[in-house]
Amino acid sequence: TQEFQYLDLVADVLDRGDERIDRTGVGTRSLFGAMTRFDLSKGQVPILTTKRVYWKPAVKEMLWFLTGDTNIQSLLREDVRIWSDWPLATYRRETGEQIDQLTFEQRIVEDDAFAARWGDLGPVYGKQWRRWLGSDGSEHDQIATLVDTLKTNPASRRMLFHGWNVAELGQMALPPCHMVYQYHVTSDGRLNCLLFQRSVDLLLGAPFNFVGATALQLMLAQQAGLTPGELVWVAGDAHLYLNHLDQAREQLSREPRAFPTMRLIRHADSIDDYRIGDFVVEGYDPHPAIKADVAV
Ligand code: UFP
Repeated sequence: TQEFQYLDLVADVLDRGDERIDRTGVGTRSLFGAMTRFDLSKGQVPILTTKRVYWKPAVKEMLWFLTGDTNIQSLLREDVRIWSDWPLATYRRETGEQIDQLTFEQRIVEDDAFAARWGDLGPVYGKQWRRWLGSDGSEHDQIATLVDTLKTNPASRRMLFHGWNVAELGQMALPPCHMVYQYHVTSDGRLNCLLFQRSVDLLLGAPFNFVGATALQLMLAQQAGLTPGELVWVAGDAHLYLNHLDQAREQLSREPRAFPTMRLIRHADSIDDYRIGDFVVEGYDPHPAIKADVAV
């Protein structure tokens, strides 16, 4: 199964990753430069089976990026809590109040003024993808441009969008990890994606990022009248946090199963028109979930 590409990478990082202290203070073992290639053309998608991956939050996150929103309020309303740690840390630091995560999230959901003040992540993914600010004050919708080019000039070698807006990095809660998405259309109408991810938490980040990229590839293919091809994932700093090593070993001890399929059950009118219910995953039979703490 294609899952071995991921498992082999994890094993390699465990085995010969360079160990050092990282930005979070937790410490990592890391290797620089990694690649996996997932063939989506037969319907199977990289939702890992050696542990349960919660694919719906990952798809919801991708849909949230596509809306251009950067406030966690709408994510929390969809019950996606993966981005709460960063605003919560800011809130605790700036107010000195030791609020617990649930209370914080509840206030974000219920109190619009509170959400506006504390729930925004700065100009992260969605902002850059949909409203990259040009020097003349105009906004660039990289996604709309991409969809248009896929339809009108699929042989283009310029079909990509980028999150690394240098001038705005300082205002972001987290600079983009999954940074550049480039697309490629074959002569027989298959849509390939190459995602460059500068930094990846192999245990918690990668499984999620595979799903997000897959969902996006399915949506883009549908919009452009293409079929999904290959998802090529390239990572810069591929690391395991030192408090994830046992979990990584546990996962490696498990036998991978066949990848499930993911498909869209509705033809959406535009790239802005997808909802979580449009995605169906079938044949997913994973090993149990593995708990681990995210490094903030
Ligand atoms: N990270 C991911 N995937 C993501 C995301 C973050 O793996 O989609 F947003 C991880 C990578 C790294 C940390 O461990 O979050 C970001 O830290 P840094 O900016 O120092 O690379």
